[in-house]
Amino acid sequence: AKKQMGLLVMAYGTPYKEEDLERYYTHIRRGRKPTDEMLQDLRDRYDAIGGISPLARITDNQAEALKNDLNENQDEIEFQLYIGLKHIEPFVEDAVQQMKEDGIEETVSIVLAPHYSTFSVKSYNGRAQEEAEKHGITIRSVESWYDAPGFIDFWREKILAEYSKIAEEEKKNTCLIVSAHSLPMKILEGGDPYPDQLKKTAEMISEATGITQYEIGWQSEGNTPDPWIGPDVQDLTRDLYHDKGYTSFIYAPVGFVSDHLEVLYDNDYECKVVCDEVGADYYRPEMPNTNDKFIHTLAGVVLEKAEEQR
Ligand code: FEC
Repeated sequence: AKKQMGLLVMAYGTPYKEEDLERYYTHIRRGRKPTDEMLQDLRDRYDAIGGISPLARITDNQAEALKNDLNENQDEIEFQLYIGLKHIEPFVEDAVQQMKEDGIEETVSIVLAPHYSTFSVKSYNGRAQEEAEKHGITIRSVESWYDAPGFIDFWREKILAEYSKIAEEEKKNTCLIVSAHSLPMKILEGGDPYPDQLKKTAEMISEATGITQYEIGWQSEGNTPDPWIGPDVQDLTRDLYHDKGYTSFIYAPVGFVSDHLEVLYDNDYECKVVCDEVGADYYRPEMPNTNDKFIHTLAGVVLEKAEEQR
């Protein structure tokens, strides 16, 4: 008989409907209610991408596709899927409790974000682990997968698809901006690997695509008084235009894996506004979503974890 194992897929979460916005935002802010103005600002951003985010549906589809890929491509383990979200139900803890009810004893977890940071992946894994300990469940957690060859190859293909739309004589004026979600500068004090992992991702993508004119940018920084890691992608665009004369920009938000607010608004609207302002052309490759190569890459990473210490 196949061995039964849990597959805990963790992701950020998004409001399911307008009424969820305030509690979702409050959860992100660790219990502090946003002001009316902040809430309105967020509502306006969701409105600009069509009211709510497609993220909930995409996360479900990614998780389902990952489970199917895993179960179809090997016959030793039968994976049972659990989705655990960071900021809305089903919360990470809800997913682990469900495993307990289903009699799952062993689980592999993966976060749908490629780079490790104390603020993101560590916090997801810590919450899962803490709940699992209460129920005697063993979880082996994937910590990062930004350097999985299939992930880099996904971006190679999608970036080159954009690059090929650019006229030959314009290519020397083209810059690739490789970005991830910014985090407060204070994470750097503890030697967080996050910025280094983004840098390596950019190097691997440059190597794979042959595009040597690239820069690292940070995006979507939060509305808090702390200093955040920069340069912000919008400022970077302006500076690159003025200092280096680039007139075409390809944005690769590689810290994310789905079409969601931070890409559909922060890149497709905000960065596009800056491009329009300086008269540059805007390009943004397709996101991974449920791309087969991408999902199969994640499956490989999960299987490797599942087979550790067995
Ligand atoms: O609904 C959607 O389509 C978008 C969902 C969404 C994703 C996402 C990814 C990351 N965040 C990360 C860190 C922070 C930090 C703060 C913060 C704030 C927000 C707000 C919204 C939001 N985030 Fe998010 N993030 C998404 C949505 N995020 C909405 C609140 C309004 C705003 O500031 O824009 C600041 C918290 C604070 O105020 O103290 C920090 C990181 C990621 C990428 C890794 C991951 O996916 O887990 C890191 C998707």
